[in-house]
Amino acid sequence: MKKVFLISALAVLLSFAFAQQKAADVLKAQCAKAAVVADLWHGFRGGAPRAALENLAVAFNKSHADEGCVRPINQGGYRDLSTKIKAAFAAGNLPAMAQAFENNIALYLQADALQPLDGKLSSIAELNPLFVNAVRFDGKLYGLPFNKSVQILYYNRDLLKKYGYALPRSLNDFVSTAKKLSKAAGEPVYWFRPDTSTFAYWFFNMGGKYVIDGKVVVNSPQAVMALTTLVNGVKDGWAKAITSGYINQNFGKGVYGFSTDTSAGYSYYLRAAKFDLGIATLPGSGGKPGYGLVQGTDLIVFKDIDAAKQKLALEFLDFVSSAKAQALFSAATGYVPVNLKAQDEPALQDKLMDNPDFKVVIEQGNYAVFEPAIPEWEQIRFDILGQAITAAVLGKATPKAALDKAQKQVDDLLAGRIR
Ligand code: FGO
Repeated sequence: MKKVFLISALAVLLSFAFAQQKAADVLKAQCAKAAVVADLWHGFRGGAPRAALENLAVAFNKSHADEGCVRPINQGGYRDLSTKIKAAFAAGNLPAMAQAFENNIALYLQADALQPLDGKLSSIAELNPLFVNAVRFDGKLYGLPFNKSVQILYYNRDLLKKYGYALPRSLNDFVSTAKKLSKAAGEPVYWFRPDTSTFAYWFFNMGGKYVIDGKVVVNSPQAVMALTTLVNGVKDGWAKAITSGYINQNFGKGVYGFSTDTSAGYSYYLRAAKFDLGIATLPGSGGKPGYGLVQGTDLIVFKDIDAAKQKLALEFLDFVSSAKAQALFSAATGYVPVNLKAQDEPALQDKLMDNPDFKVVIEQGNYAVFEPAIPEWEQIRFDILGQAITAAVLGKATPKAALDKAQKQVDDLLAGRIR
């Protein structure tokens, strides 16, 4: 039995790898003979997101063969991507398009590097305004929401069933259920990465705000409370910090109960879980779901590219934001469909029929929050706030001390005293 399973799992993996190798080969062939090649730099290292993007590019190129081709080029992870884009500003070798977080857009706008997109995209009226508003800067549109995720609650259905616990629906419930389950299981069942993303879930749902009276604040009482919850969770034995790799990559290394993680992880979680994996909207308050952090990126078009590439890039943006493309992309990955009409498409209808849980991704999209879209935010979220969160969770500083130090660094950075 085990052997049969292994062989079939291997076959699936191989066919998956083979299919993707094929997509990469097809793209190579398509672009080799194309008159115009518009490069798209992205931060999908692999898995379903990369496969889905490459498949969209293949389909686009087929229908635009007389014009040219779009060539997706992986640049590592998201942070590698923005690092490479900053280097390309200096070197003068920017691609036609790239993925960007909203704060990246703010940064690239300081270099006046982006093409405004107002009036150039035909599907924009069909897109979720929550995402579209996030890519408007001074009233102008500088990005196309493409792969936008939202945090959701992942959970181990078998474990809840085994000990007879219901799905927690409020923050307090979440903590008390995690405590009881951890006690029953003999180890911490709420798994989290000690980073700014996990922190955001607790912070926003405790009423935290990062911008107060125009000032960036990372050490508010709500921030201290959110970090203290995680730190105490570890101390009290109901929360486990995953310090290496994604949570899904750590399955098998203990008893997993819950995590609050990006919906874009869904394909990875499903593939890795050897238990009945459930997803749900986040525990919140007042009978409503909690807010989930929006992550994932937008597509941007750089300014200094020739007219033919520009035209192709804009057509590509239209193509990937269509209801049909978004339905396919969302169903394959767990990203929130940014086109509001995507839900009526067969690809998403079939997905929802196959896996009714998937509606969670769409529903959670109505309870979504963004981090600040300021040019310095990437640096703040990783090198300052992220460091503070890790330090406190690992017991190297108290939450208050870690966040006070982070606040000073934020103040220094924003005042230009440090870089
Ligand atoms: C990731 C990062 C930012 C910013 C948030 C920012 C930069 C966070 C978080 C840091 O597209 P999302 O939702 O999910 C990613 C997707 C494609 O890789 O799949 C997720 N994934 C991948 C492999 C796997 O085994 N499991 C899995 O879940 C992956 O997270 O983006 C969420 C994670 C992080 O990259 O560590 O967005 N993030 N804001 N990154 N550079 N800048 O402002």
